[in-house]
Amino acid sequence: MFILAILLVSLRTITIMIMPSAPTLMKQNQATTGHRCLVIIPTYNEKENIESIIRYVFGLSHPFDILVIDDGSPDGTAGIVKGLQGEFAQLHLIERSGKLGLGTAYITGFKWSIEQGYDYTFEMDADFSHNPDDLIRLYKACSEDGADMSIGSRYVTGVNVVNWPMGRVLMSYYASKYVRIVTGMKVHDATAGFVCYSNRLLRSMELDKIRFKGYAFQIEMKFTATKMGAKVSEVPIIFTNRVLGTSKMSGGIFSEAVFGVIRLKLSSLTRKYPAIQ
Ligand SMILES: Nc1nc2c(ncn2[C@@H]2O[C@H](COP(=O)(O)OP(=O)(O)O)[C@@H](O)[C@H]2O)c(=O)[nH]1
Ligand SMILES: [Mg+2]
Repeated sequence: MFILAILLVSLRTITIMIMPSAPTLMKQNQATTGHRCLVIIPTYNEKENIESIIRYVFGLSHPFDILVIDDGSPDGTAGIVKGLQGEFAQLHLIERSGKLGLGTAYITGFKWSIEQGYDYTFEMDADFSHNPDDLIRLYKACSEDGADMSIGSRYVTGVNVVNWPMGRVLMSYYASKYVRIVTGMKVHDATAGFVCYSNRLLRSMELDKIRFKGYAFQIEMKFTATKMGAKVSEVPIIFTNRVLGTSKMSGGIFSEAVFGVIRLKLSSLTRKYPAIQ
């Protein structure tokens, strides 16, 4: 009970401390120029969120392109995206035939981004848990501060999660600690799904060897990058529980992560990782 109370208090205070002010964000936005950036948004039944998140991203001061990867959402998410393509030339859509998992959706998106010659590729959820304004901060961590991979991290400075049930906060927080212990990785938020990659890193990764689907996919990407000697930086963000639609998190995805981490560590003992070219 006592530990829970401390966690709750630190959650509130830290959240207030690190929130960047609007003028700071504007300054950051104006300072960024140049590269071709692609934001990949995987979707499964996101009809309540997809249009607003697309409009929000295209309203940012840096010109991000968007690739939605929809897994045949029965709720018609892909149809909404198609309807917006007339308005936004930089909006792209890949439709897959069924719910094939987050990991393979992103791998499909990474390959597409490499083929199209982008400089930076981002992972972002459709449900506004990730504040699209933070795309700029992730981008700057790579383009200006020289990271190969920047992670929007909930756990650099305590716990910056808003409105998640306490059980889920604790599970996610301790899962990240577990991953650090088993893998030896320094990353605080190993399951984070808000990420910027330099395409230089993605091009050097053996993407066909990435095999996990859910949270384990996120861990595997960070672990592989670290093993390749990538410069990984964590940018503190505030993660807010979705307001609209429902979570696709499942028990299967969770157990994949628990056992997957051990498998990852064991296979890394014999695997030779490619260098970043
Ligand atoms: N393409 C695709 N997207 C998915 C799949 N599972 C989840 N997503 C999307 O991945 C993002 C994160 O999923 P979400 O349910 O919010 O997970 P949570 O935040 O961990 O509860 C959302 O944009 C989902 O629509 C999938 O199997 N395929
Ligand atoms: Mg979510």
